[in-house]
Amino acid sequence: MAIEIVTIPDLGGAESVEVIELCTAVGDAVEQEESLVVLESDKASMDVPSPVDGSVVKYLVSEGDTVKVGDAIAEIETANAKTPAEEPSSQQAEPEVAPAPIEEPAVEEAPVEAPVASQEATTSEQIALVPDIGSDDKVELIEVSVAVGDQVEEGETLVVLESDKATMDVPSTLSGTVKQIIAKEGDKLGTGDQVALIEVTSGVASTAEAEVQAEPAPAPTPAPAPAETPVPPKQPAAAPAVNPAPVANDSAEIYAGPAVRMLSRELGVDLSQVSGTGPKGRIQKDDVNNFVKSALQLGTTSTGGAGIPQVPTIDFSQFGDIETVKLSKIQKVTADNMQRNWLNVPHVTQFDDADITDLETFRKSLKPEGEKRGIKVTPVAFLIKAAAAALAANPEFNRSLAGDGENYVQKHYINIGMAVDTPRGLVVPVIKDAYKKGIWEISADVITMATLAREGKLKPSDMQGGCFTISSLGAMGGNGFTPIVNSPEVGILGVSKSQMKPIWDGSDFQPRLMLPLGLSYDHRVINGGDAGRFMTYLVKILSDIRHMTL
Ligand code: CAO
Repeated sequence: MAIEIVTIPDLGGAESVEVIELCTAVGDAVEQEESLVVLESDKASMDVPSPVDGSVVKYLVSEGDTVKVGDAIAEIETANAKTPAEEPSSQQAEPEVAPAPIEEPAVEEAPVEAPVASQEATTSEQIALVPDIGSDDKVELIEVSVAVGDQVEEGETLVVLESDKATMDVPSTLSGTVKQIIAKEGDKLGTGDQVALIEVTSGVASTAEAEVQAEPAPAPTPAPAPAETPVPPKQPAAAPAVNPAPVANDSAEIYAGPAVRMLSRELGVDLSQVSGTGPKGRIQKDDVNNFVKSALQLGTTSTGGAGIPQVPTIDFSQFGDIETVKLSKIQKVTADNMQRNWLNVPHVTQFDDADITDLETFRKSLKPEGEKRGIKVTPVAFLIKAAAAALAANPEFNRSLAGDGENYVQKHYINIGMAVDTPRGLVVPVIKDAYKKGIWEISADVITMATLAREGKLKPSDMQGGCFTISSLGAMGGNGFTPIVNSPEVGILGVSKSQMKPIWDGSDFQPRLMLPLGLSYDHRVINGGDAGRFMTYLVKILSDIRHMTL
C-alpha cells in the first residue's frame, strides 16, 4: 500500500481557480484518469484526473476552495507500493495524464467585409474564431449555444468545446447579430477555426473613423478576454429534479463539467432537463443520477410515465356544478391494469360475425330443462365452450410471454375468464377447466360467478389462472368494440349484440342471426395468421355447434 498525493497540475496560465465539484467520495475506488475534482476559472472548467488506480483516503480541498498549481487536493491509497526508483522526489505526484490547461480564451475575428464609410450607423460581418486552446489537437464542439438571428453580447457563449479533460465555453468578443453558425455539433475544431459569422453594428461614425474602417481588413488580432464566462445558469440552484418535466434551462445555459456531460451521454439524459444543485447551479453527477431515478419511478406510475405527457388537471367547477367521488378499489386496480396492458401490449383486433341462428334455436330448446335444473343458459355459456375449444385447436392463444423476454409459456390447461360488470367496477372471474365442462356446468358456473361478482364475494382464487377472456356486451347492444387484452393472457374476445341480417346463401338472401365478434390479441405472441385461424375456427363452431363435440 502507498499513499499518492494528487496536486493541481499546470493551469495553463490561470493563477488560481475554484474547486467546484468533488467527483467521488472518501473511500471510493478510482481508476487512473477518473476525475477527482472539477476546477473552474472564470473562463473554463477542467477535471483533475487521478494519476493512479486506488481509493480516495482523504480530500484535502472542499468545494468553493480556491487552489493554485501544486496545491495538494487528495490522498489516494494505491494497492502497490512504488519502488524507490519510481517514487517522485517530492511527495507531490504529477498526474500521469496531464489535463488540458485552462486557457484564457481569446476569440479572434477575421473581418470578411469592410464596412462602408458612412455618417450613419455601419455594419460589418466578422467571423468569430476558436481561440488558442493550448493544444494542437482538435476538440469536439458539443453545444451550439446560439441560433441564427440571436443578438449576442460580448462575453456571451457562442459554442462549447470539449476535450477528454475539459469543457470550454467560447465567448463572443463582439456584440451583434448571429448571421451564420459555421461550425456544428460534432465538428472537431482547433485554434483559429471558424465558429460563427456575426454582424456588428457600430454607432454613427465620424468621417475619419469611417475612412479607417474602410481600409483592407486587418490581420486578425487577439481580442480582449471577455468579462465573464462561462455564463452561469439564470435558474437558481434548485432541489434535485424529481420530475422530468421540462425546466427552464436552455442549452445555452447548461452548466456542467465534462465528467457530468459524459455521464449524461452514457445514460441518455438531456442535461437541459436537469436542475443543478452545485455552486452557481452547476449540474453534478448526483443531479443526473437523481433525474434518472425519478424518471424511472414515474415510469411505473399509472399516469404520465414512459415519457407520455400527462393529461392536464382541469378545474371543472368553472364550467358548472361538479362533485368528486372516490374511486373504488376495483376501479383503481382496473385503471392501472388497463393502462399497463394498453401500454405494454401491441394490440390488433380482428372482426367477424358468427351465424348463431342454429345455436340460438338449440339454446332456446334447452329452456324447459333449464327451468327444471334451475339454470338459465345464455349465449355466454356457448361462447365460453367455443373459446375453450378454439384454444385447444389453436394453442398459440394459450401462451404467455415469459418474464425473461426469451421464452413463452405454453399452458396445457384451459380456463376462460369472463368480464362481469358490477356496481363496484369490472371484475373477471375465471371458469376453470372450461374445455372439460358441458353447457350445463358452464352455465351454472357463469351464474355462480356473476352472482358472487355482483355481491363482491369473489375470492382471489376465483379470479386467477385465466388463459383467455370473454367480454360480452351482447345483452346491452353495439355492433362491435376492441377489447383490451388482459395481459399476461394474449387474447380476448369482445362479443356484441346478435342481429338478424340478410345473408346471401349463393342463390338467395336468408335471414340469419349474426353475432359480431372482435378478437384482440397480443401481436408479440400471436401473428395475423394465428388470429385468422382462431377466428375462423371460432365462427365455424358457433355456426355449427356439432363441431364443439368433435
Ligand atoms: N346478443 C344478443 N343477446 C344476448 C347476447 C348477445 N350477444 N348475450 C346475451 N344476450 C341476452 C341473453 O340471451 C339474455 O336474454 P334473455 O334474458 O332474453 O334470454 C340476456 O341477454 C342475458 O344477459 P345477461 O347479461 O344477464 O347474461 P349473460 O350470460 O349474457 O352475460 C355476463 C353474463 C356476466 C357476461 C354479463 O352479465 C356481463 O356482466 N356483461 C358485461 C361484461 C362487461 O362489462 N364487459 C366489458 C369489459 S371491458 O370494459
